[in-house]
Amino acid sequence: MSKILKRIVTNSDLDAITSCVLLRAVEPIGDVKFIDLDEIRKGWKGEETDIAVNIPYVEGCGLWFDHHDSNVITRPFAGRHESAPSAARVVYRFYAPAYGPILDRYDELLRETDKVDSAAFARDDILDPRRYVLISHLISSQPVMDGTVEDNLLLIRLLSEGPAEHALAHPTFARKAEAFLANLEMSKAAILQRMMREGNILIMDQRDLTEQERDLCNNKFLPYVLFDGADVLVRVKPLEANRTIVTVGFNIFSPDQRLRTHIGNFLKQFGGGGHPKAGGCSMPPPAVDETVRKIVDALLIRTP
Ligand SMILES: [Mn+2]
Repeated sequence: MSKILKRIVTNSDLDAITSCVLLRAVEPIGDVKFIDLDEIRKGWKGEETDIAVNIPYVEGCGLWFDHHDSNVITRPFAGRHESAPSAARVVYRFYAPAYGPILDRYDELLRETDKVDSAAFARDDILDPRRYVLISHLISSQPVMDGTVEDNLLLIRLLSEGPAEHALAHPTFARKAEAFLANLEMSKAAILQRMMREGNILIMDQRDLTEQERDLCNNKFLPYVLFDGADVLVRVKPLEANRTIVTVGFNIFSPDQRLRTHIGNFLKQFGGGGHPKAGGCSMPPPAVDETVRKIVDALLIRTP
């Protein structure tokens, strides 16, 4: 009897890789296609043997697994979509009734993927990422463009075989980890040097930075663990000659009651928007200083 091989269609992050590990354990998987959101938006069509994971529903695919609220569809489909910390968790729940014992050996990988994909980090995960958190940083989001599709396939194999240490011991990932951690140390130094602070507000003004400094200062969570007691991070990023972006984010480690206002709604007065805890707006360069002043005044908590 010949088995018809299935193809996984997914994006490229730890959630996608872990979903592949689980699916490979329970389905006859041949190929993996790493797809760009843009390609899906342009109407890319799947086939009956395709399993789409961690991406919006793909027309024509045989199975679909996802956990993003924004991707909910009302028409019937095979597979599963539900609220979950990761798409891999959705895959697990779908197959566990029939394949529980086979999938349970990936319990740690799955729990760590939940943590990474829902950004449920501890401070040490930010300051000194190790094991699965470290691995999550070594996956390119653009593997086709970066020529790292083979690395992704290798990582799927390594994480199928053993724990994080097994993958990190492979020369390909040992090298990537070393480079990432060296860069992280440079990021810490650059952020400590360039950050401005007013009470509980951090301001990262990237207008006068070199491109290399900007990259180093772009780290999403480091500022919150490097600056004790900071609740809010305001970033000023030049976009084009006549447009500057100002983003505002609430510290993932701060207690909610330290948030003075709904950030997305507050930013509407500047033509921006966003979520309760994060948002952004853009403006011509001359308007930046006054806007940042208003943002700081609205979110500042003066400590006695
Ligand atoms: Mn995901």
